[in-house]
Amino acid sequence: MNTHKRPSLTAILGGTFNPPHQGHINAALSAADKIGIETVQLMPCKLPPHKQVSLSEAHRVNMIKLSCKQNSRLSPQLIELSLPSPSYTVKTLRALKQVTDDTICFFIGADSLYNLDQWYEWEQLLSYCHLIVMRRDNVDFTPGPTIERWLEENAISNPDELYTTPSGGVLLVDTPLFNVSSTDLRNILSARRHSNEDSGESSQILAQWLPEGVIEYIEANQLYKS
Ligand code: DND
Repeated sequence: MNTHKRPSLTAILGGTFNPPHQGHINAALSAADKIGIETVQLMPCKLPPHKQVSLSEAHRVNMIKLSCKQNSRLSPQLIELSLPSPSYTVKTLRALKQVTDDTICFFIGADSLYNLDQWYEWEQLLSYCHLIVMRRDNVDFTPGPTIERWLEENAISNPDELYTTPSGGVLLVDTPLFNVSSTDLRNILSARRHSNEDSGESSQILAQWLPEGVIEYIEANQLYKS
């Protein structure tokens, strides 16, 4: 009898999620499909190491919970809330490895890949996970020379390798382009409040990109006013 068990893969998309949107969700689910994973955990950071965030952790977490409620393939991963700030991913991955034997596939967008050498102890990341990189633009992945060299050593092309090695690979996945960012959406929300009128176009964009519960939450809590 073959007792060899295929390892379980856990997919995690870390983010500031200010706010979470369908670009995050659709890209992550598309990448998950391509590597044979059903569910994706959305992991809001407590305090991001790389940017100022105007919105409280509590609001960002509530929006993540609402996004997950509306899609059975998503669940919240709240470990960073219990870890010290700022939320360095390498430290989070170490903490996760204390509580799971699963192989971790950490999802990032291509823009995060391009800045990866600025991350805390970035060269240790692959000791704990595989990185799954999602498309952010219409051109080929074009990182700078440091990341390019690192990719030459670590990129994998066959998703099966995610199941045969516990960590160490970087898979560039050809996900569809979802042309939206949290910054765009914050700008639209803020402009809408300033002009005090509800242009049909901005409502349409918000409805297209924000999960329904998230729009309601933003309205109810008067977020992104300034
Ligand atoms: P962001 O602030 O970029 O999150 O943070 C992403 C993750 O990187 C978080 O877990 C951070 O803690 C971690 N990080 C960042 C910097 C330094 C360090 C760690 C460190 O350890 O030193 P966003 O909410 O803006 O976006 C979440 C993810 O989704 C990003 O990887 C982004 O590239 C991606 N994304 C999209 N992917 C495809 N299509 C779209 C996307 N919009 C955002 N439209």
